[in-house]
Amino acid sequence: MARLPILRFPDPRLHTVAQPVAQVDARIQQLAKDMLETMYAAEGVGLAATQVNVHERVIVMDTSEGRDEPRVLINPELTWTSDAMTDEEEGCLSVPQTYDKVRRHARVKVAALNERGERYEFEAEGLLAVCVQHEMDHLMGKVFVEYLSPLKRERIKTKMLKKTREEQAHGARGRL
Ligand code: K2U
Ligand code: ZN
Repeated sequence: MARLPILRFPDPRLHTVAQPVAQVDARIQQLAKDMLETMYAAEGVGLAATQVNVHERVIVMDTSEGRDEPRVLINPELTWTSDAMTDEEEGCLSVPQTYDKVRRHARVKVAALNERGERYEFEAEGLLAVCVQHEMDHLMGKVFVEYLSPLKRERIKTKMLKKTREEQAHGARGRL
């Protein structure tokens, strides 16, 4: 198992469109395990492969209270979306300490392959519905700040670049 580095907005690699997984093999199974370890360590409820600079259609999630119900979605598809919409506050592991409301479908149906390559489907509402739509946006190269106003997005970009520069400077000082 390994924790993977998470790309930080506005890293351009976050805007890469992920490719379908050709074969659910040992490499993909290890990636899913490493993504789950990375997600739990970062206290997230979801993580897309794009965020760890792997541009294949893999998502992991765990929205359970006990943080003990991991889900692996390979080549996920939304097979149905409700007309009803919700506006929920979202965050993102690639945009730390940043939260804002995003309009999403209130309920969705999802089809995907699991870590054994078996196809399964589920219906989601609430946090799980928001999370799966947020993660599928990542696989399309879209970050949630793109739903916000240009002014908000620019302020967030400036904040993230400053935070990254400070962390790099701190890291450099630590190695002197
Ligand atoms: O993709 C990610 O960056 C992980 C997000 C997924 C997410 C975003 C919005 C709403 C639900 C899930 C992180 O889990 S952000 C941290 C978080 C944790 C609990 C609830 C909401 C957000
Ligand atoms: Zn995110």
